[in-house]
Amino acid sequence: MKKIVVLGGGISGYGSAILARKEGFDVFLSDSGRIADRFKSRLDEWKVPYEEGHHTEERILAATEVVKSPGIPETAPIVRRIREAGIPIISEIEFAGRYLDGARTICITGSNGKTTTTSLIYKILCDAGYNVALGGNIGESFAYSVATGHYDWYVLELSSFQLDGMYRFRADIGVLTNITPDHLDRYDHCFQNYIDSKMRIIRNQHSRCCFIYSADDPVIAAELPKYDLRMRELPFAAKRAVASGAGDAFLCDGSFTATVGRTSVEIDTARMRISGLHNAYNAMAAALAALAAGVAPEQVQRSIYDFAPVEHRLEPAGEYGGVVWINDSKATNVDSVWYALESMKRPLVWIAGGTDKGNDYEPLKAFAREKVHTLVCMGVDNAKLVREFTGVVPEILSTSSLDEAMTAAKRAARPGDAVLLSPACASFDLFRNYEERGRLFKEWVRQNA
Ligand code: UMA
Ligand code: ADP
Repeated sequence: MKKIVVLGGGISGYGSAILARKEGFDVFLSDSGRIADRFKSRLDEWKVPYEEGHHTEERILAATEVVKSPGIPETAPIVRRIREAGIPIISEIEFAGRYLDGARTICITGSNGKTTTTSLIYKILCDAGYNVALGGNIGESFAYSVATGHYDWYVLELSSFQLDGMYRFRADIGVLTNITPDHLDRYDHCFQNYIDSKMRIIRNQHSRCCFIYSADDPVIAAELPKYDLRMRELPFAAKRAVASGAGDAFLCDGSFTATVGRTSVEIDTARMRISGLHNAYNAMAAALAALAAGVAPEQVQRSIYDFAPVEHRLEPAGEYGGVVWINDSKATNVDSVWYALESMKRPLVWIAGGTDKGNDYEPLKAFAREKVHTLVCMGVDNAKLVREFTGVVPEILSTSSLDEAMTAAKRAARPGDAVLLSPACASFDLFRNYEERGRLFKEWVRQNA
């Protein structure tokens, strides 16, 4: 019998192990750290043997195939050993994709906008009454949904890590929002390696599949000629009109028309609850995906207008004394902050900082000069931010805790202003993760603003 070893006992791993058990394999899960109690009880329920606190090489190297959790890097000693032994390593997506039983997939990747676009597509399909599951790099794992439910459609957010271990899996509808540098520590600090990983979204696509992508993105534009594109191309753009025989979307004067085959939907972005050019891009991608999945244009329009910002993504956190507070804690890279600043109409107090990932702040300076009167740096080490924005922003305040930063922001904000938390940095110096940073921001606003 085929022996499946699942490496990692987090969200991805326990879902894969349960699916492997359901499919009748001899399965073993190994985690070098601690497995959460809620996952352990599910593994017990499904009678999956597991170990935690170490990887027993002997048991792992007895595998016919290894399903690796996306957070485990290639450089992990156990991964090296498995490679040396010539045992195939696949991702959870590859594994779960084998048991779809005719269900179709809409897969969304990109450096920014994945969660927003994925959530929007999922909402449109749910509102239209489709039997659909949400998964991948968001919510419950794909493998767990495949093991425990029966769906006609899967809407999957895919990270580059998940795409890396994918070989035969095919996205029936693939969406690529954009490509800008991120996660380079996992790609030998080589941007092209990361680009190659993102482009795996089109792997195995055939003529009945759809590929939805930003035609404005220079990195994607440079990549496309390298591939033999057999699928239906559905580009979207705001900078210049694009035309594709299969369909496209183009934003002009605040409205866009998305067309797939003979169906079209028109969207006035001023009527959307998510704002900014980036969200117009996300909505174009989502509209094309939903039309390609056969949703009626009126339904697509209704759901797009009804869609509220996802938590921590330019999320309104309240208005007090004429000052609007906005939580964009998920903006952990320069590109996402660029779009946040782009979308702001009020004078700004901007809260930024945290663990810098080697950021180049140059692209932000024009908007900062035009819109930001006070920059509040919130981090253990603010030296780089202070240096970069001196002479760009009139007032720069250095703080080293959320409370200190918020008090300074409140003092600096005048009626008519917005206070924007859009850090451009990871959160690990002062917070457990970006969610905790965003939640504490909102709590402070509710209690003190
Ligand atoms: N581990 C080992 N051996 C090692 C190293 C780690 O066993 O050598 C164990 C750890 O002890 C831990 C487990 O592996 O228990 C964690 O695996 P994981 O980091 O892959 O985490 P999961 O909980 O399985 O979640 C993963 C994704 N996490 C990452 O890619 C880091 C989740 O994306 C995803 O939702 C989930 O699988 C389901 O598919 C989260 C994420 O942060 C949201 N993604 C990154 C991002 O969005 O930037 C890519
Ligand atoms: P991801 O899942 O790819 O991280 P999210 O939808 O969670 O994307 O958004 C992450 C951050 O990027 C948020 O700050 C959000 O405002 C910003 N953002 C969302 N969509 C885009 C886009 N299309 N281009 C650039 N930034 C975006």
